[in-house]
Amino acid sequence: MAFELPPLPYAPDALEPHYSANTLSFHHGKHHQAYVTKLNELIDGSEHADKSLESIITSSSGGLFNQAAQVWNHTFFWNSMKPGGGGAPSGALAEAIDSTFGSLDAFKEKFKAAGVGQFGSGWVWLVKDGGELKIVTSANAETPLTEGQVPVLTCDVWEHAYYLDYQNRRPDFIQSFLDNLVNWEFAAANYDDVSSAAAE
Ligand code: MN3
Repeated sequence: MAFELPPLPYAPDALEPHYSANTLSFHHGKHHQAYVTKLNELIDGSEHADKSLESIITSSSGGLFNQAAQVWNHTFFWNSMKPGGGGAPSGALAEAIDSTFGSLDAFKEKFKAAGVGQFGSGWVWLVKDGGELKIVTSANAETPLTEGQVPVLTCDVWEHAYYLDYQNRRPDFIQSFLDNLVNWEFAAANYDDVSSAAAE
């Protein structure tokens, strides 16, 4: 069964001025779409044709893994942002961030430094690894899904994610992501899912 490009969870201009409609239309309509198209070409008629996206990601390598993981990573990234985002998390996630990193500001500094320090293309993530919150980075299409970690939040640090709006200023993009775009409700829902699963 062919995969489809998931629609954006907001209008293409809804993240302006922090993330332009121009960037979003290329990033979602061209880059994300291309990963979906290539994934479908690769699985057509293969043993992977009827698998879920997550199943393909955890059972493939090479080109197929790259396309499948990039489809998943981008959908997760769109949901990691929202119009009027930023601010502070609440509830259990807020407590975990404070206890793990010391404060929200300290978390933001570490997340930003990790994203800036990712050489070349990749992603910076907040994940739950066992009982622990961690900031991790991944290169190219790599994803915490294959590491047994549960993604809570991500920021795409491929150049295509920010170049039209921020040119080479990756630190400014990540800062704006944290201050103006991050969807803490989405992150908290991911964190709470994991917490309840771990408690079962
Ligand atoms: Mn991207």
